[in-house]
Amino acid sequence: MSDIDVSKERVNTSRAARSQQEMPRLSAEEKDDLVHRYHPDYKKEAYATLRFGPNKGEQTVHELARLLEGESPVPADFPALKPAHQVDILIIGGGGAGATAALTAKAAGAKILMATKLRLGDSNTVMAEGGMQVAVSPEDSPIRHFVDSLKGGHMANDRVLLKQLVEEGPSVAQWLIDLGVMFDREDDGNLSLRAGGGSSLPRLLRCKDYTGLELMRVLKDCVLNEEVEVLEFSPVIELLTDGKGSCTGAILKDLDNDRRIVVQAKTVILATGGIGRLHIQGFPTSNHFGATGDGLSITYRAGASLTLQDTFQYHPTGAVFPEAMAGLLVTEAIRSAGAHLLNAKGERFVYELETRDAVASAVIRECLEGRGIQTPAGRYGVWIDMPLVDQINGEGTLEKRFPNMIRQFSRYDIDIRKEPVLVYPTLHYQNGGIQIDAEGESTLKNLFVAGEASGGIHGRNRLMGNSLLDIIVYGKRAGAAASKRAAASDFGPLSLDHLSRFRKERSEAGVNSDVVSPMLFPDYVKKQ
Ligand code: MEZ
Repeated sequence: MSDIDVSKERVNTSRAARSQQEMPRLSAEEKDDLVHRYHPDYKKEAYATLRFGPNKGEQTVHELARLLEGESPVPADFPALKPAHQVDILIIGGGGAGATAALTAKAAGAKILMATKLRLGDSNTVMAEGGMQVAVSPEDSPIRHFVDSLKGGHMANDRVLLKQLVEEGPSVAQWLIDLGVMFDREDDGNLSLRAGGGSSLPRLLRCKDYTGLELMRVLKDCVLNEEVEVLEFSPVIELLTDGKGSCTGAILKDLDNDRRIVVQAKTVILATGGIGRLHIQGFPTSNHFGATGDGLSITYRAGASLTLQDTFQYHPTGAVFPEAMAGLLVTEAIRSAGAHLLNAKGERFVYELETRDAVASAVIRECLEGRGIQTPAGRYGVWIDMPLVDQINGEGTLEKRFPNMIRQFSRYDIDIRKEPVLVYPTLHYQNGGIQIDAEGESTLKNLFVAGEASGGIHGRNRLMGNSLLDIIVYGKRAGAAASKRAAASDFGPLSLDHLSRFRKERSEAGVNSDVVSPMLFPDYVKKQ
């Protein structure tokens, strides 16, 4: 038998004895120590100091710093800015936050245009599996949700943003249900709730293990039914300003014919999502193909501040085998349903529902200290014992609650009902992003931001399920605030003055790299 098979057998044979085993929780000090020692956010050599711009002197990872300090694809001699579209609101991004903002703005009577890099709906929203946290049970409360999220975020969360997030949870969940989202229910018809890591009570609403896909199915249908004008395959490449600190539109790139499209807008909502495809520190990612942080670089160039741009979430359980699945999520909901994590010796090494930063750090520790299992492709991982879920909850549980997970692995002849699989942290989420105020407005006037592109709500570590909530709460807030602003505004002049300032600062800071941002697609695509 190979080493992998021997180790796997240990997991299979110890299952029954382990099933009732309690795992001690980490004390606050132990957790702090673990995270500081092993979490990628604390790896000093992975970080650079930003040399100019709104966050000059602050740190972020090299991969992001390169893009923030990168050149614009728009040349200094760009021809006169003649708008092809004039709208109240330009919404950039076709995921859950953008779609929610579009529906809200449309309902408020605004004339809107949505621009998406890929197709409407191609986004991290559809990749979200495990659920959406909302305090709806009689024992629960938004205050409790607030405290859990603040603790999970290492107390670095923006309190105002977090308060709004948890307080508006129940009403946005009802809004989604009214639109047609089919959250799982118990036999008595009540919403079914599950626990997530770092939460003191079960508060995850979910649609089996494809919650985000179900949300996007409904939101996309609504956007189409409302006849929102959508320009697909038209990513943003630059913002436009009036030269005096207000955003007045954007330049898009038509991927079909490489033409530039100038849009004049009274307000802009950026919902461009995350950064997983930057593969920070070489990590694989759970993110969709277009998650290249485009919103961050164009916003930084236009002079808006970022916040917590030095912290990222590495989801503890990304698949590492088979190689074709590397980085794909094994939802936290599986651990919530009882699955154990085990090292090469078949030992549990962490309470599986600690916050994600702690669990990810523990997995990395096991692998660094020689207790990981090597895959044929040379990656390292630990076991996640999914058959235990059926043993604890009854046969058929995996099939009923995790059909997506079963299908994903079955494509490679792996039956998760019968055998454990190997996992390792995968780059999942940017905890920080563009700084926003309570209405979702950035520090650049008339530029609103919603969803993963924004920062502050989740502090230094987001809790499971707070992202699907965030995109809806802040999609709505941005949609409402941008509509109100647009109704009271005229179109502003279109200029690229901010680019001249940016280029001057860049040159004075001695930056002369040939990196062009936004990146739009992962660099391995360009090489093909
Ligand atoms: O919020 C998330 O990131 C989430 C629900 C992920 C998961 O493990 O399913």
